[in-house]
Amino acid sequence: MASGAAKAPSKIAKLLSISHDKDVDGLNSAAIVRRYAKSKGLKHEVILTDYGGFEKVFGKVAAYRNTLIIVTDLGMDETELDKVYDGLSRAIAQGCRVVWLDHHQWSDTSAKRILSLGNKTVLKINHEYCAAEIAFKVLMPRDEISEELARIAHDTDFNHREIEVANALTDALSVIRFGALDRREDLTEALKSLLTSLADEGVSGVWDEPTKRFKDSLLSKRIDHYRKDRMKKMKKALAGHNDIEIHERLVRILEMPSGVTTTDIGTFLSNPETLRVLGDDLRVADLLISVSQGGMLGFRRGSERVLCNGAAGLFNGGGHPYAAGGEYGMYDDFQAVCDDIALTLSKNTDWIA
Ligand SMILES: [Mn+2]
Repeated sequence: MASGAAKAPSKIAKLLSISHDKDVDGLNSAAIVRRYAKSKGLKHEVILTDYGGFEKVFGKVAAYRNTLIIVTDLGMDETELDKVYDGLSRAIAQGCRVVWLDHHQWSDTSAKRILSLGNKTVLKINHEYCAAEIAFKVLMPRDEISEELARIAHDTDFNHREIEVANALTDALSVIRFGALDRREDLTEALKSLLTSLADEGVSGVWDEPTKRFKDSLLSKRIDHYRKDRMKKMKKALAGHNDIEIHERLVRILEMPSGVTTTDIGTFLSNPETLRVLGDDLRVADLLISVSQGGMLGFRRGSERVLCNGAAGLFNGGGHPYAAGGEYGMYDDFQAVCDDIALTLSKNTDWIA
């Protein structure tokens, strides 16, 4: 990876950071970008967003002048490409520069279009790292706090779950996000104080290692409550599961409870210990499919005998072999959804490893 790719030209005085609001990788990427802005003496602004929010965000971007725009942990879907391109090209015509750092799957069309923006636009996509690691390597390679933020993001993004504070940050993010969504508050505002503390002081700014608690005791309590509630909901969802044997693979489909992430339920269901404790005598399924109320599908796996991206591809989606997302559409009858999914999976072997 080239270093120093994002050196700010002299007339650039401001940095706009756009990152993913949904996970620790997006948050920590934004924290690293904030550290970078500080190190360059650039005024810093941040917008945290999710897929579906691009039109609004890049519409705003069109008004920026002489700003270094750094986008992290967001893939570029072709359906939103025109709006993103329009916003960024107007910004560039007003003296802005664009640096886009990501690790998702990009189509050639999307990548070429973003690179064609001009004014030395930088686009770095590397699937081997999480976005925070790319931000660390490209922007702040000698910064210890950025290195730590990247390491924590990697632990959550690759679902290793080996670092306690990484799990805690994931849950903190969920608590803050779900709370803000419920109250229809702006997510960037809701996440700003966590982001600022992480950027200014690193993990030790928010987390007390000896007690394994957040320094913000209210946040800690909200997380305790959230974890208990989540366990209850996941047990209930498991009770309503549907198991189907397809191409000699055990496929388990269940309805996603609200306020629980696909990763949470995937981790919960791929742990044999959890299933044993519940006493249901269930074995871990090869393929886990969660169906959200809006008809979105989450794919996770309990063995390497299946490819989540292959399965998601059959439902207008994609992702990685170990985790992917797709779309079913609105539904009323869960059993009918299960039958439908089973039929599609049985007609195709793209998801068999
Ligand atoms: Mn990511």
